[in-house]
Amino acid sequence: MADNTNRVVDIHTHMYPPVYVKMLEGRTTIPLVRKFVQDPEPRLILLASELEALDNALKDPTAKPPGRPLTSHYASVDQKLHFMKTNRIDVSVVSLANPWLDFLESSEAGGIAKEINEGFSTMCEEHCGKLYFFATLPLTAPLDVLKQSIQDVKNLKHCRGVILGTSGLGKGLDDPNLLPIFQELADAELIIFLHPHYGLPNEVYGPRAEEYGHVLPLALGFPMETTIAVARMYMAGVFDQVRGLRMLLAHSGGTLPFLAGRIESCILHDGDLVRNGKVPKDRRTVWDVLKEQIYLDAVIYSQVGLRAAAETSGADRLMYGTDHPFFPPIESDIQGEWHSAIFNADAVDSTFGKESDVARAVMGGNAIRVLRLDEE
Ligand code: 5CU
Repeated sequence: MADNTNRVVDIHTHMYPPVYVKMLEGRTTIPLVRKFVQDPEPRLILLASELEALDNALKDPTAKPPGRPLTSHYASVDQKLHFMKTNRIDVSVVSLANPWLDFLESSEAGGIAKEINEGFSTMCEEHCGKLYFFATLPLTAPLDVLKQSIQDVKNLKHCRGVILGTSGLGKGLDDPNLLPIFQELADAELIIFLHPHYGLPNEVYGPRAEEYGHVLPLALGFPMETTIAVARMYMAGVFDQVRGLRMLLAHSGGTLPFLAGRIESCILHDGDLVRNGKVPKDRRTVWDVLKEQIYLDAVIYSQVGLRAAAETSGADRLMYGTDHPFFPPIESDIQGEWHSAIFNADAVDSTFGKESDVARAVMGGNAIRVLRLDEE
């Protein structure tokens, strides 16, 4: 068996396989891939916050096109492997990036999910031991198709969980209709990698939002979306009803490590909840759930963030990630080292001590243990 002590595992790393890119190229509303007269390179436009700029760029050929260049890093497995090599990553657990299959018609979602999951499975088989994946669920499909897809991915050798957005079946993750799905995922021992996409309503960024690029939606909207989704699940009792449910939260749990205490205080001081018996003395607190059912990625880029994450869920539940192919270097070669990846790895070292046992665990050991990456 390989010596796992120094292996670096990236658990937050995305791809849009060619079949998905083709789908986006055929679309006229976001998410889409489009070429503009003002820039011949295709651009990937994903976020609601990019809508106004999209409209402007289509009307006015001098306006700056929105989105991000669709580089080869998004769809090519060779490029993923090259990125891993140049950024000192031994193993990647790849997932489809947002917004997954959320926009598909009910009748097509099941077939496309199957194609994408089987494509990832073949890719991992071809790079056995180096690549694993989180599968994608056809959430807009009929319930029986959705359930069948869980059974299908459970049997794929390199699948270690599923990536999930916050919309669920359309009503969020506290929707009681999702409980059987969560139970099936728990029974199949498939961890949920919870990842944001929708952020916050555009209005909160104010009338000058366009001047601020993607900073506010990505740095604040994404983490708040995750925070709200998990807080809703907690309030609805989902974690108690599905005790086997395990979730890995993107971006170190949004703001949950910082806000868990405040959530607790608000629960304890909510007269209606307390008087209606909804705050029993023996309940599991938010802190308990975060320690028992939640794992956090280490994609937070700071010592303060990593310390908060480690104190909240435990350093043994924290796992390194890069968010590749997002956040490419702006002024250096995208075939070289990526500042976003190295900066995050350096943050782990400086927080926990370079080459310490804890740093090694965060960089790879925890992922190998939790996601069973040493099992054939
Ligand atoms: O740059 C972006 O828009 C994104 C995104 O959409 N998803 C993600 O995971 N990271 C960055």
